[in-house]
Order: sequence, then structure tokens, then C-alpha cells
Amino acid sequence: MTATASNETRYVGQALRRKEDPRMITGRGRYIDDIALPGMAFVAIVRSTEAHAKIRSIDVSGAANRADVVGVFTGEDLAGDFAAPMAMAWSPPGVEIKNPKYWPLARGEVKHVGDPVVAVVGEDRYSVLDAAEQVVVDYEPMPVVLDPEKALEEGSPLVWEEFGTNKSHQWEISGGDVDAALAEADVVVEQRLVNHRTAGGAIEPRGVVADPHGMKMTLYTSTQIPHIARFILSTLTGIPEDRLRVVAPDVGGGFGAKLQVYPEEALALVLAKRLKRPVKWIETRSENMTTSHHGRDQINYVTLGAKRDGTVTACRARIIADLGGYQLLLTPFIPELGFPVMGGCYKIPAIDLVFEGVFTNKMSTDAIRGAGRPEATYWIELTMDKLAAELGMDPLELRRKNFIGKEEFPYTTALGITYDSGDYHGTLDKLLQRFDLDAFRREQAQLRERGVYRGVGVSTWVEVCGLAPSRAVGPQGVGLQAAFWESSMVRVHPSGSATVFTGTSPHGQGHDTGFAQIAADRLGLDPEQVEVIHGDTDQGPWGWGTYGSRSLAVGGEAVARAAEKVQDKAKQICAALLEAAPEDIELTDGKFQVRGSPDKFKTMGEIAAAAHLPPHELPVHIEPGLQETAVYDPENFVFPFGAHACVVDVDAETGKVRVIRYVAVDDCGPAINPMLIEGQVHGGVTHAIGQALYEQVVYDSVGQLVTGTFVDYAMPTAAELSSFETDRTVTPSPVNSLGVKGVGEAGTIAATPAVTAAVLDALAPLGVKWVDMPLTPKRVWEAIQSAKGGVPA
Ligand code: MCN
Repeated sequence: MTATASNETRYVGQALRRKEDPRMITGRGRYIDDIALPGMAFVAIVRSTEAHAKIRSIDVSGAANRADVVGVFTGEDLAGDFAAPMAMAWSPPGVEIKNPKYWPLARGEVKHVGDPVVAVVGEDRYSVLDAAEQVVVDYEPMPVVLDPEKALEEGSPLVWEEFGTNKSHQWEISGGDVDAALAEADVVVEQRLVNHRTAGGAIEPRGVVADPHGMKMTLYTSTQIPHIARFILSTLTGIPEDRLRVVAPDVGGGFGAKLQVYPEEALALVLAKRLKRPVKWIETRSENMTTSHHGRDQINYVTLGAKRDGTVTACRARIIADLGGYQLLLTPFIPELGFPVMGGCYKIPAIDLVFEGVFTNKMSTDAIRGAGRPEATYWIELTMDKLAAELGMDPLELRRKNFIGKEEFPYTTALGITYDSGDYHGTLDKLLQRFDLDAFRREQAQLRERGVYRGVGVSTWVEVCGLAPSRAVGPQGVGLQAAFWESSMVRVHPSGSATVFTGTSPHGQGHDTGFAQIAADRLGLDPEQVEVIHGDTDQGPWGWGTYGSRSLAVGGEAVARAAEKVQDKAKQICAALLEAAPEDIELTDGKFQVRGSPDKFKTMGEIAAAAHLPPHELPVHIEPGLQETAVYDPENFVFPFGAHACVVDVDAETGKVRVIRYVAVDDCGPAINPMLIEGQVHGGVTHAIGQALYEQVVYDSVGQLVTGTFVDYAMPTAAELSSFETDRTVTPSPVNSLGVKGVGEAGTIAATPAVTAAVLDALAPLGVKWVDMPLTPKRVWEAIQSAKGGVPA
């Protein structure tokens, strides 16, 4: 930040409509499949039909002999085209992570249904699918293991025989003496929680177009991380980075599943290089469900210890994470990403965490919205509820007793993580202002007399996001080793309008609008005069992309800093034009004016004209032009938080759960755009209600995917949901100058425990103590029957 920057808030804080929407909703978006290039060929992938098998032989003749087929390629055919196997990017100090070689096309063995085996390239996008069906792969099936706990047992079938175990790694972290604290605790509760496998389910599936032209190759790909993709794909394919341009055009949602570098991206590059023509591959919906990475899939064993008065003294968790068949980019790291907030909003003096990553014959897991933090919040919140029940204490009173107080921030947890700022009582107070719990309890009691089972669940959540400050991670940190700064370049054109380049890569979050608001205030412009460019490695400086609710707290701060540098220079130019001292120029009402003389001012348009066509008054030390770059590496993560309440009705006859009210109070610091925040919370909560009640990736006993379409994988629609009530408190973060924290994952992190707790509350009179998600009618009905002593759960 520059010393002289003055930051008006003419536009920051306004609920402006999204600039990008008119284009999107009038069919003017440009997604991967909208790209058509002359001479473009189409790729279809033959995928494994077996969950685990040796490839005995592959007969490609049926496809290769077709007139409309350009080429058919097996893993062996392309062995010389790849300089390295697919990348995995986590190597914590002192921990060995087993990382089997993962090639874009299988070589010799397949590890899950959908594993890519053969690439068929044809002239026509539809007939190439027919050609792929003519490839005959002879598999020798091998034993399959699908359950991560069984996979850890002695004698289990091995996904990777070469390792002699299915355990990929074990990572541990602790602070305080948990054994002693548990031994001295008055009350100890234990719970096993299953956080099942889910999919990203973006509207636009993945897709790539690789376009070789001259000395260069352009890869259009539906990704959240164009710059990272270029770097990694360059190492995989040997195409030098400067010759490889990666473009993320409009991206129709990612939800974490496009925070990945996938085999198809590498394949498209080598095929285009070999064939010397553009190639396109578009994922079908069932391919998307089968081979875009999945998320969650953890089993958590949690123990909490407390004094009789409710003071929590110890927390221990064993986290068993199902990684699937291969390590993708962040596969082994994602469960651990939740660890900084595994103590929740609470002052827990002793915490002990053990993470075990396990290979199974399923698609790999990796980041799905929230990535490790929804799982952490799910288990800490529900185990707190269980502890409250054990103590005979109100669950909210238990929370309040253990909350980190507002005045205690920055607060360093037992695990050495420093929470930046917070007001946990504040969000809970506001929630209870909007949601009259006493009135609800009265209504609930009356309804129960009529056989209506209504329940409420409350989740008080905290998140770690703003990934990731290099100072807070790495060797001295706690092994996360993921340090990502962010960049921005701000260019004011001679006419006074501006272009902002950001290294983030939105795919639905609204950066075009929010970042324009930040820049507009600092440049004395209207957001309509500010264009935001992202997602193209040939434009603007390097950036790390969009995930981990980092874009505003890291990328938005970089935009602010670059714009403030421009503002600084604009003030110098203005001072020269008005014959005033630069320190006397202030930005007021969008005008650069001399302090105390409001009629002596210049607009950004006038200043920009002078910057590009320098008049003689400009001192020589001021370089022509008006463009600045900033790179921002934060000092710490940011820790948004909130309190959510969910009300459900459960039909005790059928087990069907209906969400009838949802109230979310969140705190992500000062709003850049409250409408964007609200949209993110709505989407996030929907995502979590989907997981809690409906969505699950299911494999059958031999590893065939059962949920390959949106008919079987039940995503909620508006018809299943209630309206959401949202509210906010504002606790600025001291970490960045905007005071902002992330909100893109907030709802997803907060809501699964609230929904589950609501169902358990509703069913308490029936004696139901636990139901694992997804809380489908069948599961809920079985839990009711089991509590009645009838049908087993
Ligand atoms: N914002 C704001 N004021 C604040 C905080 C945030 O106005 N105080 C705005 C930001 O300007 C931005 C939006 O809220 O427009 C989200 O910002 P941030 O929390 O920084 O999150 P990211 O932009 O980094 O988004 C990532 C996050 C993740 S990790 C997933 S997954 C996700 C998500 O956001 N996937 C999404 N939201 C999604 N929304 C859509 N439509 N589609 C997806 O795939």
C-alpha cells in the first residue's frame, strides 16, 4: 500500500448487479465447447470398465480402420510423448507420501472404473464416440478394495502391490497433552462420523481445446487454475512455458473439481502436437461423474474431553481419508487442509490429530468446495452437540462457554495457528435475534403432540482461507507447504478507462464486478469503466487461480495495491498540472482535487491523457503511461466465521426430511459487494444441504459407479429448498488493508452439521441418536426403526 493512498468507498460496499451477467444470461458466454477452430479434430476416451485389472491386450483395429478416424493411441503409443507423470504437489517435511506413477493413459493396469485407456481422434465429434466403442480392451480382473477401513486391514487386496500397503501416508499434528487431559476429564464422548463421497457437479463439464499454431500452443481449458496448469503441463509435455498459453474462457462452475490438472489436458496437448492440428475433448456428464475428481470421503473418529462445567479440555481425532486410486494434484493434502480449524471456535488446550490417507479402487478425491474444512466443521460441531447432551447442557451454552472471546484475538490455538479476528458471540447473538429459539421450542413441543417431528440444528463455524501466506506455511509452519501470493496489474488507458488484470480465475464468483468496485474507488472511476481480465496466461502477470476462498483476500488486495500505486502516480501528475504539491492532492467524489480547493481538480480522464501525452509541465522524473503491478503475499490466513440455524421437518413414517427454514449469519469482514456475498452463501448452503440430504457418489461392491448421472446423483433444485435468510456481522481482518475474509466456501463449511443436528433434534423423542449423511428417507427411516428396536440400521 502506498503512503498517500486515499480510499473512498463510493462503490465498495454497494450491492451492484454483476457486470458479467447480461452476457451470461443472454447466451453470449464463451465456454470451451463454443470454441470451433479450422481443421479441429475430436477426441474420445476409451475408459476402463473394470475397477482393478491388468490390461492383457488392446485391439484398436476396429476404430483405426475407420475412414473418419485420424488416430488411435494407447498408453504405450504415447509413452515417449510425456516428460513426466501427472503431478502431485504436496510433500510435507518428514512424511513419506506414496505417489504411484499416474500416466494420462493407463500403462498395463487400471485402478478404477473410468481410468483413461485409449484416446481415439476423429473428424466428427459424434462418430468418434462410435469409433471408441470399437476398441476392444481385454482385462484380467484383479481383486478390488473399496472401503478405506477394510483397505487398512492386514491381507486386504492391494491397489498398488509395489507399496505392500494401501496406506499412502500418515500425517500427525498435536499440541498440549491430550492423554493427560482425557485422563483427567470429567466427561469423555466419542463419535464415529462418516463424511461421504460427493461430486463437484458443475453445470459445464470439463473440456479442452489444444491449438498448435506456429511455434506456439494454446490450450483452452475449463479450469480454476490457468497459470498453475501451464506450469505443470509444460513440465508434463515438455512444451516450454513461454510457448504454451493457457486460457480459461468462461467457466461454468468448478466447485473445486476444476482445481486440478487432468490427464485429458496433457493428452490434448500431445495429440495436437503429434497431429499438428487443433483437437477438442468435451467431457460427457457421465464421464464427469466418473472421472472428475470427487471430494470428502472421510471416516472420522473423534473424542472430546470436558470438565463437568462444560469446559472442553481435549480433542482427539483420527481421520481416515479415502484417496481413490491415484494421487492427483492435492489428493493427499485435502483432508489435512481442515486441521487449522479442527478445534472450531473453541479454546481447546490440547488437540491431537492423526490423518491416514488410503488408496482404494475408486476415482481420486481432491478439493471439492470447502476441501477438508466442511469435514472438520461437521465433526467438531456434532461432537460438541453430543458432549452437550452428555453434560445435560444446552448446546449453545456449551459453545458460548468455550468460544474464543472477541478480545482474545489474535488467538493462537493449541496447534500453533493464529486466528486473525473474530466475534463468535456476536454472530450467535445476531442469529438468535433473527431466530427466536424459545418460541421455536414452544412450537416444537406443540407440534410433537400432533406427531410432527420438527428440529433445529445450530452450527457455529470458523474457516481458514485466503490461501496461502508463505510466511505462515512451509517448513517453519505446520507442514502445509502451500504458499500462494497473488498479482494484479492495473492499466489506465489514455481516455481514462481502466483494465485490471488479476491472477485469480473466477468461475461464477463475480470478480469482474467486485474487483472493478475495488479499483474504481481507488482510481476515481465508475466500475463500468473498469474491465477485469483473468484466465489467460498471456495477459497480465502470473497468478495462482481461484480456490480456498482466496481471491478477494489475496487477489482483491493485490488489485487494491496496484490501483493505489496508480492513484499515487495520478496524484503526482495532477499536482504537476495544477501546480500543487502531490501530498495536497486528494481523491474526493471521484476527482483528484487540491485539498481545501474543491474547484481545483482533474478527473482521471484528464490525468490519463496527460500521462500518455505528457505536456511540458510534467516533471521528467514521471514516466509516461499509467500502469502499475502489485504482488501481494499475505502475512496470515484469514478466518471467517458465523452461526447458522437449520429447521427441518422429518416425516417419521417415510423418513423424508424437509428443510423448512435456514438462517445464516456470517462474518467475512467488510463487504465489497453484499449481493455477491449473499449469492455465495446461498450457493454454499445449497451445496451442503445437497451433501447432508441427497448427494452421494456410490460404487457397488465391485467398484462400478452407480451414480453416473444426475438421475442417480441427486442434486437439490430450488424445489427441494426453502428460502434462505442471510445476515452478517462485520469484524475486519487485520491481515489485509481491505479487512476482508473469504466467503466462497462459508455456507458449505457451515451447513452440514446444522442440517444433521436439526434431524437428530427432530428425532430425539423417538430415541434416534445418530444417522450418517446423506440423510435420505431410507437411512432416516431405518434409524427410526432401529431406535424403536425394530428393523436394524
Ligand atoms: N466478497 C465480497 N466481500 C467480502 C468477501 C467476498 O464481496 N467481504 C465476494 C468476492 O469479491 C467474490 C466472492 O465474494 O466475488 C467470493 O470471494 P472469495 O471468498 O474470495 O472466494 P473466491 O472468489 O476465491 O472463490 C472460491 C470459492 C470456492 S473455493 C469454490 S469451490 C466456489 C466458490 O468460491 N466455487 C464456485 N463459489 C462458487 N460460485 C460459483 N458460482 N461457482 C463455483 O464453482
